[in-house]
Order: sequence, then structure tokens, then C-alpha cells
Amino acid sequence: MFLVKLGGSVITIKGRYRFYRPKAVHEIIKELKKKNEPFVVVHGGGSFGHIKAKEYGIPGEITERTKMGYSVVHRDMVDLNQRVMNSLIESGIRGVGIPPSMFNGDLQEISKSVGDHMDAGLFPVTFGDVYLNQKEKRFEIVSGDDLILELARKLKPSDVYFLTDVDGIYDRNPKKYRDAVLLRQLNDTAKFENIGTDVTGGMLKKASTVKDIAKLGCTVYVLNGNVPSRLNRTESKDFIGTVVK
Ligand code: ATP
Ligand code: IP8
Repeated sequence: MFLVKLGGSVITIKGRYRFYRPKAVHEIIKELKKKNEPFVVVHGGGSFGHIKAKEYGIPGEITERTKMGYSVVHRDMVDLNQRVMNSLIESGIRGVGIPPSMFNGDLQEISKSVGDHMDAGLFPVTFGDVYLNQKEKRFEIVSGDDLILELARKLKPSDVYFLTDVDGIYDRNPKKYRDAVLLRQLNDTAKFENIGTDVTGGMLKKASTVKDIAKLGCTVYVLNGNVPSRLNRTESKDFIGTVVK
């Protein structure tokens, strides 16, 4: 089995509030199906998550303002999840959405539910979400990257794929520096810049999550989700992406 993180930068247009990219998701699912193995999907928030979370001050203490924000962001993330679910079901995949807020963001409970649904022959789809931290009276965010790390610990997949809108991990932000170099393997010299709207740490956090997952014994691929055929070309000589073992 494998895990795949559909980055918000691929499944949405990050700068345009609630802009979903159904064709991109459809093309990715076609490639995932070809693998002919059980898998778990985790998707990020993109423009359904980060824009309003930032605007309303989430993560943060419970206030009149963040209460409204919690409601809006959760509504939008469930909406995005429904769209991903529709794309899966239209392709004949028996997906089931698992919203982390229903488990108060408890990573172990979420991964237990994911595992149970897999055992029942379904394809679980969980996602970055808001959740209530009852103890500290705060609203928090669990990112797709936090979820995928915990799922890798529990489910011990052979491979984990992160799909974003660039070819992999570069030595600098490739959208800003035209001479940025793609790192075929991850080293410690890479520099990461967060885009303005991202509330969960962007590529910097992703790179450290990727290393943590590889330490569990999985092979991690960071690939361009806009060229999804690469999902099935990881062994080829002309493969483009970052691989971490
Ligand atoms: P989400 O958290 O919404 O799911 P995502 O998983 O698709 O998002 P981002 O956090 O948006 O991923 O990270 C991808 C972006 O990181 C790219 O669009 C790129 O511009 C930026 N970036 C910054 N530094 C780097 C780097 N060194 N290598 C690769 N991308 C980088
Ligand atoms: O996009 C964050 O998940 P991510 C989701 O995977 C929200 O970092 C609600 C902003």
C-alpha cells in the first residue's frame, strides 16, 4: 500500500479563494489507479484552507472572530474534500472522507479510523483541517503533512508520494529563482520560503516531514502533481523529482 498527499498547490489555485482544479485531480487519480494497490489519500487546504484561516486568526484562542473562522474554514475544507471524493468515485474508487475535526485532531484516533476503513476495503481520504483544542481553549490546525507522517508510522507503507506544483524540492524556491536547482535527493543546504497565505509551514515543514517519513523505512517521492505520469515512472532513467530513502 502507499500514501499520497495531494498538495493544495495542485488541487487548488492557492491565490484564488475556493478555486478547485478537477481536471488535475482526475489526471492524478488515473495514475494512482494504474498502481493497482490499496492507498490512502491526504489532501491539503490550498485556497480552501489557508486564506480564511489566516484572515480569521486560526490557529488562535477562541474568540468571537475565530469562532466564525472555524466555521468557515471547516465548511470550506469539507467542501474541498467532497470535491476530491467526487473525483475518486467518478473514477470508480471506493473513497471515504475522514475529517480530522471529528476526532478533535487526535492523530492516533484519526489513523486508527483510516486503518479500520482500509481493512474494510475502502480508500480513506483525510485532509488538513481545523480542530478544537478543548484543554487550552484554542482552535488549531492539523496539516496534511502532520497526518501523513502519523499515517506512515501506523500503516508502514512502502512508498509515500507528495504532489505539489513544482518538480520536487529545489535548493531555493523555483518560483522566485529561475536558477534554482532540483535536488534529486534531499540535503541540508536547501532553503525554503513560505508563500504569504500559508498557515502551516509550507515547503520548509514539508522537507522535514519528508525526512522523518524516510527514517521510518519508506521511500518518499516529492513530485510535480501537474505531470502525474511521473507517479509511474519513478524507476525510469529520465525520472524527474526528489527521492528520499
Ligand atoms: P498545501 O499545504 O496547501 O497542501 P502543498 O503541499 O501543495 O500545499 P506548498 O506548501 O504550497 O505545498 O509548497 C509548494 C510550494 O513551495 C511551491 O509552489 C514552491 O513555490 C514553494 N517552495 C519554496 N521553497 C521551495 C523549495 N526550496 N523547493 C521547492 N518548492 C519551494
Ligand atoms: O494545506 C492545512 O493543511 P495543509 C489545512 O496540508 C487548513 O497544510 C485548514 C489550513
